[in-house]
Amino acid sequence: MPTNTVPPPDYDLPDGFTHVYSGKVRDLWRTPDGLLLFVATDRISAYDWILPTPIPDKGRILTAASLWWFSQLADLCGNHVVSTEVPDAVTGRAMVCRPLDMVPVECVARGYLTGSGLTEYRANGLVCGNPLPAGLVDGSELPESIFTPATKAAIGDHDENITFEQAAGIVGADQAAHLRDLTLRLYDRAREIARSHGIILADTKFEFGFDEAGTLILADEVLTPDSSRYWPADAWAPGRPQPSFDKQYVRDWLTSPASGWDRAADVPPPPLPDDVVAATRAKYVEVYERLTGQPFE
Ligand code: Q0Q
Repeated sequence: MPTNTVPPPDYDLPDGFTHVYSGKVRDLWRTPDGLLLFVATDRISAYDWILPTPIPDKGRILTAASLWWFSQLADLCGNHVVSTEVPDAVTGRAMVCRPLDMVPVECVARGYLTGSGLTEYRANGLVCGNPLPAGLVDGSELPESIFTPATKAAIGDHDENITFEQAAGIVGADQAAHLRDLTLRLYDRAREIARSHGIILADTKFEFGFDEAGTLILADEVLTPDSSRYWPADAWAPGRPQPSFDKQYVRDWLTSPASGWDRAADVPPPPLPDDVVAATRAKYVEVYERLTGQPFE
């Protein structure tokens, strides 16, 4: 039995809801009337592991964040959300969504160099075919936002970065250009909003789909800490890994002697201590409240 398999949903839904798919931290259901129910769980992942300890309210906070971002971006792009009237078992952490013809390309925008982009840059000076200046380091701000598409990986695998031309080979040249332009406009809008609140939106992954009219609209979650890298701007220091706004407490504890975990041993991480759980929940609340200016209730 693989030790990092996705657990089944830990809640029950009324008759007529059928489970479609579960990712590391979210579930997808078909509703009785043929729509989709997108559920955000309280699960948290780190170092490619689903941690055994949930973060209370993470699902509710990230769903509220997605809904807020969908509203901030509505003038640029429609979205798949139909309603937030959802079963009691998932109240506040689920969205009823339109089924879309999903685009089989992950639309990633980057304003900063880190992660797989940094790895590619160090190897050949490019990221997904985008030429970048010499001398950039981990956390460097890029001269302009870049489109770095990826192919969708199966659970547990990493998405594979591809070039714009490869994306065009999958979805067609015109659609690839549309996806690139829309992805960058959405990201640039979001990064400006985040930066005005002292938060760096280093990169993000959008999922798009076509509705019945053939219109390209936003799907999935949007601009959450699970689909994006958020960094506190006042701690930004290019030349080293940047602290994650939301996961740094978890990462620091897991890699400290206190956890007793050996990341290289390919064994599951231990449960998180209460103080790390509480501090992590507080960071999710903080990023939501700073971005939206609204209290999380
Ligand atoms: C769809 N997903 C993501 C996922 C695991 C969600 C299929 N509106 C839609 C959506 C959405 N959102 C999807 N398909 C058709 N129409 C989204 C990857 C994965 C749990 C939840 N998979």
